[in-house]
Amino acid sequence: MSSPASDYTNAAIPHLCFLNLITNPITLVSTLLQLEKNSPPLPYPSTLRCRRRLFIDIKMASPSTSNRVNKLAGHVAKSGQKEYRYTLPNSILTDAQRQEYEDNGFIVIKGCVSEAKIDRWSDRFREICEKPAIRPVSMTVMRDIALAKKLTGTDTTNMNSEQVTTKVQDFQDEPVLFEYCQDPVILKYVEAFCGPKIVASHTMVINKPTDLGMGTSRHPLHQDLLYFPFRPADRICAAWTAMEKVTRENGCLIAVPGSHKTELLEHGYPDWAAINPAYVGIMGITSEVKYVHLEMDKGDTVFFHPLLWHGSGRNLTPRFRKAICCHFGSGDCRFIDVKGTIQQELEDEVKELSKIKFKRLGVENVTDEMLASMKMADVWEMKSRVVQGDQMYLPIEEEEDKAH
Ligand SMILES: O=C(O)CCC(=O)C(=O)O
Repeated sequence: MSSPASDYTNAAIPHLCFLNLITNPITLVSTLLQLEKNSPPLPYPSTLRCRRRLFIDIKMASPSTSNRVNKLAGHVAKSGQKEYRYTLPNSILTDAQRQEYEDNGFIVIKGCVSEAKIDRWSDRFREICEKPAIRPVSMTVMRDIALAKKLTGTDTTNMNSEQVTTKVQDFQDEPVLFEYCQDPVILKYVEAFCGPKIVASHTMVINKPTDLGMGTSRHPLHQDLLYFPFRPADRICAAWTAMEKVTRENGCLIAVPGSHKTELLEHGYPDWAAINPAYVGIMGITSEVKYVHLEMDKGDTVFFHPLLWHGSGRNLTPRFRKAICCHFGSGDCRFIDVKGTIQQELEDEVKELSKIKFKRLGVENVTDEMLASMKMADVWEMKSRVVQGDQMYLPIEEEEDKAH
C-alpha cells in the first residue's frame, strides 16, 4: 500500500481515491433506527447475530439501552423537520453551522478563546517545560533533542526548555492547562456534538517545531478515532485552539471536508524520506486528496469529528507553532474492547509503553500477566475526566450481557 499525501504546504489536486463508504457501526445504528421507525420489528436469526455483533447489540438491548442508543445516534427529527446525525440541538450553533459540521466534519469558530486565557496557558506551558518538579506524574513531555542541538548548535542543550519540547500530553491533572477543557465556551460548543454529559479524554499542547528540511514537522493525514477505545464516534469531538496565528507557512492544520463519513481506515508510517516517530497516517491514499488549509488567528478554535482526515504541514518559520487541544466524548459513550479490530496493534503498543510508564511512576508488582489482561480502555479510563454532568463512559459490555 502506498502512503498518505506527501506534502501539505501546496494546494492539493482534487481527487479522493479512497472514499470507501463501507457500512460502519454508526451507519448500522442509524440504519437500524430508520428501520425501527418505518417497519415492524424484524426477526434476527442467530446466524446473523454472530456475524453482525453491533446489529444485535441494539436489537437485543434492554429498553433503557435502546433509549441511550437513540440519544447517541443523534437528533431524530419529528416529521417534516430536518434530520441531523453529527450534531445535537443546543443554543450555540446556528442551523447553517450545524449543516457545515454535518457536511464537512469540522467547524472553525473565530475568537472562541480570549487572548488573555491563551497567554496564561502559554506561560504555564513554558513553566512546565522549564520546571520538571511541577509536572504531574501522569503528564508526558515529548522532546526532540536532535532538533534542539541543531537549532542551538551545541551539545549541552538545556533539556528543560521550550526549545526542546514538542508536545505536552495528558495534562488532565495539571489545573492551569486543564482550565482549557473546562472552559464554558468550549464546553458549550462541545455540547452541540457530544450532548450535555461531557468527558475530557485526551489533552495536548502541541509545540510544532521548525522543519529542518526533512519534512519531519509534518503530521500525515490521520483519523483520531484510531486512538480511542470508546464509541459511538459521532458523540466524540476534538477542540483544537490556535495559541498564535497559524498559517500555511508555520504548518496550520489541514482537513479533508466530508471525510468524517468514511469508516476507520488502516494507518501506518508514510513512505516519506524522513518520518516522525509515532506520527502514523492513513494508508491506501494513492494520490493527492482534496484538503483545505485551516489558517486561524490566536484563539480561533476548530471542532472536528474523530473520523475526519486531518494533519498538518511543515513549519517553515524559525519559530515553534503552538496549539492546545482536547478530545471530548459523551458520558453516554461506552468503552469497547479493540481486540481483533484495526486498533489492536495500537493496544499492543500502548501496553508496551505502559510498562515503561508504570516503572517510571514507581508502580511495583505489575506482572506480565496483569499487563496481558490490560485493555486500551483501562488506560483511557485513567486519562479521562468528567467535565460536565456526572457520568464517565460506560464499561465494556461483556459477552454474557449481550446475550440477554
Ligand atoms: O497540531 C498539529 O500539527 C496536528 C495535531 C494532530 O492532528 C494530532 O495530534 O492528532
